[in-house]
Amino acid sequence: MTGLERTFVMVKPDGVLRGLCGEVIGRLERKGLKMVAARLTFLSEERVLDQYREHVQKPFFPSLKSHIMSGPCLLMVWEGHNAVSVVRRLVGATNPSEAVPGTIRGDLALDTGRNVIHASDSPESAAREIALHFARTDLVDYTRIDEPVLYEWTE
Ligand code: IDP
Ligand code: MG
Repeated sequence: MTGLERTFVMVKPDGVLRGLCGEVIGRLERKGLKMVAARLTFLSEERVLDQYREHVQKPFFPSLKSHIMSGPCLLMVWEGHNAVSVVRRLVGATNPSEAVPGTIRGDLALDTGRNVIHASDSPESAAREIALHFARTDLVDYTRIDEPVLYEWTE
């Protein structure tokens, strides 16, 4: 299948503590994306530095790091056609007060520092972030039963 991609998605501690994991998973599932890995865990400082390496020097990084380490994160890998850009559009703008209604952040959050969810911003970031959090053997191979009706070219 052309354009088949995998992306890394993380429900941040604010999302987990607010009980929004099911809401996030439900939205991605209903879109037609396939969950291929998931793990609920606390992230180590080393892992947070690696995950957010492009932001380490930014002024907000200390508060970002302390929030991400303050509670459990739901780490996931999702697969589908154009999955990276599709998930970014479902997630919405970084600042939830500017995020469009209908998006996860637009519907569920108010504050940039508590914006519920992370998603990879490019195929390159996705490959790096998936490898950072998951072993190859963590990625589960199966077929969604609705795949034949999700994509035109499977008919
Ligand atoms: P993204 O999550 O939409 O990709 P990034 O710019 O990559 O946004 O920033 C990573 C995370 O850092 C954001 O999701 C948010 O939690 C936090 N963040 C970004 N900019 C700010 C800011 O100006 N103040 C506080 N937190 C910020
Ligand atoms: Mg980002």
